[in-house]
Amino acid sequence: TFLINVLNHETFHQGKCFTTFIEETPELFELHYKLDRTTKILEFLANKMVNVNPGPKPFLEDRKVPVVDTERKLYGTRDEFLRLGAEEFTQKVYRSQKLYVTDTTMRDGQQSLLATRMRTKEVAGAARATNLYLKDAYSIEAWGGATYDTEYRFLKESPWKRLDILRERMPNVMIQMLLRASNVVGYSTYPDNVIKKFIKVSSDHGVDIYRIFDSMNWMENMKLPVEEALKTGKIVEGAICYTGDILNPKELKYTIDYYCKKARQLEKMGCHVIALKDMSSLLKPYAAKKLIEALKEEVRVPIHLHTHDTTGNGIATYLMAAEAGVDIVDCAIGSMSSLTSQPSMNALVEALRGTKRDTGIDPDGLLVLNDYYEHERKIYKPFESDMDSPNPEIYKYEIPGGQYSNFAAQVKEMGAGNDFNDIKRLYKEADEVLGNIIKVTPTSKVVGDMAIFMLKNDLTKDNILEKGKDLSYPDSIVQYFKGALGQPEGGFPEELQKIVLKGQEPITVRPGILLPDVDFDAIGAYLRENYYMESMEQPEVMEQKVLSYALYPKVYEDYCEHFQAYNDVSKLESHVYFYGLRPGEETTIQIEEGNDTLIKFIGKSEPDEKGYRILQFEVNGFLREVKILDKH
Ligand code: 3PY
Ligand code: ZN
Repeated sequence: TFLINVLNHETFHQGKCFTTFIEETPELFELHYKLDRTTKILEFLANKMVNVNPGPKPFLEDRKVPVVDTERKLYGTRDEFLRLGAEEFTQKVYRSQKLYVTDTTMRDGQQSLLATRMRTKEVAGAARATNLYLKDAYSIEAWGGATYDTEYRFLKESPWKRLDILRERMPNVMIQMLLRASNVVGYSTYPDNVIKKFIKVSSDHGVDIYRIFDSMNWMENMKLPVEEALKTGKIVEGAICYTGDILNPKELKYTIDYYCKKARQLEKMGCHVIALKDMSSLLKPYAAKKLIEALKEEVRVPIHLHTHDTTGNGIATYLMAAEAGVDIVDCAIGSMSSLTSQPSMNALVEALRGTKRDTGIDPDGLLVLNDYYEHERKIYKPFESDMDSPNPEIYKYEIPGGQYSNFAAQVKEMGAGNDFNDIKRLYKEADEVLGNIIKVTPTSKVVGDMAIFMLKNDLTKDNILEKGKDLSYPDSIVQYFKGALGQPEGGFPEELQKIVLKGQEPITVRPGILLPDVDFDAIGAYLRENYYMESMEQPEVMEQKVLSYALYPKVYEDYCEHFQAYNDVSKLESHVYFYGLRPGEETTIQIEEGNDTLIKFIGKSEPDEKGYRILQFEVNGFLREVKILDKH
């Protein structure tokens, strides 16, 4: 088509085609650029349909985005926050009778249920309706946690772009993010200047609430991120991870006093809200009542409760917590709730309707969101775990929901002779030998890695000191014992620490102190040289790219390479992105801003003698062919 445009060009017809022709005719260059981008998208689709997902595509429809009147003036919780400021706003929540709710669907809901695979298309589709129907909710948890990494790694899209889109479409509700303290949105400790820059830039792009947790509830690791988040003027939630069972008389470490002490320390640090983070669904209803009552006595800021419904006790836990005066709870929209996700918001809103803790949320609005997500969830079926009823083993093994399904897959991969029941039992033993620690990202991975290591090496909690003496341990376990993640409550088990470290000295200071600052200018220069894009000329885009590289160098470079090869695949509808097109199926994509391109898949040839197939598409009615190696 490029050539045809040249041939049809007036200058060419006049016989004046000389070497400077293209330079003097920039519109052809533009056309070439556009064609090039279309080719890249077609090549992405061809590869997806031949090499990634060659099977028959399930029948899936385009999104049915709820229609919302965007002209309508709204006054939501964010407007109230912008009027009052963080301190006064959260104190208003503290004094309020109604139970505030947070919608986690866009972050923890999809992270726990769909392996964090939900694309920006889907969350953006829900955004305007969320802004309207949840305008009186406390917040929308929509960013951070595992979403940052997975957007680049698996979805090949930018989390920063997602944040900008959500901010634009949800002006009246607060966007909340989950920050893993000094692990930011990653799995290890980052230098202080990375933490500071990340908080500043994410705040500039619209995060209103920071929920900050440390995987060992180690206050030393919390200070810097809490201070930095406070500087932004946004709302800061200091989170305490819950583990064990306060009702168990044998529980000596994670007691009510333990949680109260942590809450006091976080309040003193200046946190506007204390979050109680029950990531493994261990907080039983009557334990919740007792603990919330104690925390309400202890601090004068709102308590925000987070649980998962993995055990099936989620709503009961929230109702008991509501009775005890909890201020805010985390829920997911009905069709994205329960099991490893949060309890259903639709269920909770109805349960409290007409009571003194009424949430004030319109149940009909929730139904609109419920229908939207129900429809979209179908696309993500392959990413769901096979847990289809509440899990009765959680209390026994304390394995967080997300990790549970990963384990099942890992054990399967390890082949015959390995039993899932062994690994569950060993998870418990691994936790014991590591010192009975909190299991949340990234410490849950340390315990998981230890369990697998014990299985492979035939170790138990009784023989590890003897039989495991001369073994070399996986890096995550070495790093843990070195103190690279921080200090666990009650210290490290010293004998095993010596065995694992083999003469290396552990640290006891905050690990971030020992890390040199990252050189952002050097990263910027490197990215410019290797992955130049026009958008790098905008300083606010450049700082995002530099941060992404600083956090995840390999994942981010892979993303850049994917972008160079296939262009912006986030523009494809999700069912097309994941499964390609059926013969005869059409899809519309905005390769150019404001300009629809219609792509229709015609069919594919059999592989030639070298294994290449030809795929035929129609692009805006013109035939295009893509040749691709069938790797099967
Ligand atoms: C995360 O860190 O992503 C979590 O959701 C921890 O519970
Ligand atoms: Zn969670």
